[in-house]
Amino acid sequence: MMALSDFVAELDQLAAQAQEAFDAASSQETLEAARIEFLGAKSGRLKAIQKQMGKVDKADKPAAGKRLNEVKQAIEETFTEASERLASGDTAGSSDVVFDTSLPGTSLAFGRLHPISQTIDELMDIMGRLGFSAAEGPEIEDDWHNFEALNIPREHPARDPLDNFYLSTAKQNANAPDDVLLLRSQTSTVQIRVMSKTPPPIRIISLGRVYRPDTADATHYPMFHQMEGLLIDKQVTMADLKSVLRLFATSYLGSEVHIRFRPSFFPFTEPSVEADFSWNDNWIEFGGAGMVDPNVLKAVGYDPDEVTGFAFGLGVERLCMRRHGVSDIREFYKNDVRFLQQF
Ligand code: FA5
Repeated sequence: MMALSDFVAELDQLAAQAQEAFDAASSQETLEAARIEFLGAKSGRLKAIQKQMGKVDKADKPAAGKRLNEVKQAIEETFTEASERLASGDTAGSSDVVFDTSLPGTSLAFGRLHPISQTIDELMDIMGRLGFSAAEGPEIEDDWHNFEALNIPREHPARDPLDNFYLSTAKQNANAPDDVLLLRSQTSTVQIRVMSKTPPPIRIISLGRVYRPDTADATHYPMFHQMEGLLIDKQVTMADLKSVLRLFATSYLGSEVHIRFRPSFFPFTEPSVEADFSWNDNWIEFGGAGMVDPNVLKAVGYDPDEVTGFAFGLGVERLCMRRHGVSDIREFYKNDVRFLQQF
């Protein structure tokens, strides 16, 4: 026995398949082959279904027969349409892409750069205009570039495994610090890489990712970006540092922004400062800075009596947040398109 619903479902499926095959035909030959497959008098697929009508309950037979005729007629009509289409010279077939100019227009949303990438481009542009060229360094660093050459000796707390992502922790206290690898915790590593290779004068910025095991909150993320600046020449002073940072701050955040330095400490600068920018009467810390420590200049083979320099490292996310009024750094890394589309 066959239920009427199963019989009808088979018919409907056949009709859909026939339509697809006829529409896709791109020549009279392929259309004829499809016709024989579906409508062939002896062994066509419609005929095969028709033969199953004997299994349908007697009471359902009139309904089944009616449906069979309807489907047969529909398939024949689709065939005639396809045949006419081919006769008129349209051999495209629906399997090829047909552009229907009468359809209403829809707009495609283009992809865009992530706000942090946009910020990096803009910061590079501003600093480029101030004469700084871009330099890059690896995100996986060794002991020498992340610590030793930056005047951070072996027992210094800045090396604490709780403050760094070591890639070879087993070795980090071993007697071979050369083997230590870690995700760089600051872009100051690039200062060392550039100075080791290039004689003074130097005027570079480096923008890239840094990693710290900080708990994520509104202003901290374990991966973030810094913009490192380094200028080495004869007779560079703190006044030059302040001028460059002021020019940068007003270019990026607007002419009403002021800048102030607070005394601070970094092993690789002396004196060291925290750089704050004012914003609607609020002072906000954007990064650290200072005059490059003579020990760092010596470590890269420079003569501290001949050259001096300044360096700074600013948080890129914090700058972008301030500029666009973003109150939580975590928004940048949620990958929520509704947030990202606003930039
Ligand atoms: C440094 O990293 C120094 N290398 C800066 C420096 C460079 C000083 C050159 C002297 C000379 P600090 O740890 O303060 O400094 O980080 C600099 C900035 O990075 C902070 O002011 C803040 O804006 C940003 N920052 C620090 N930690 C995070 C974090 N977890 N998430 C987002 N931004 C952070």
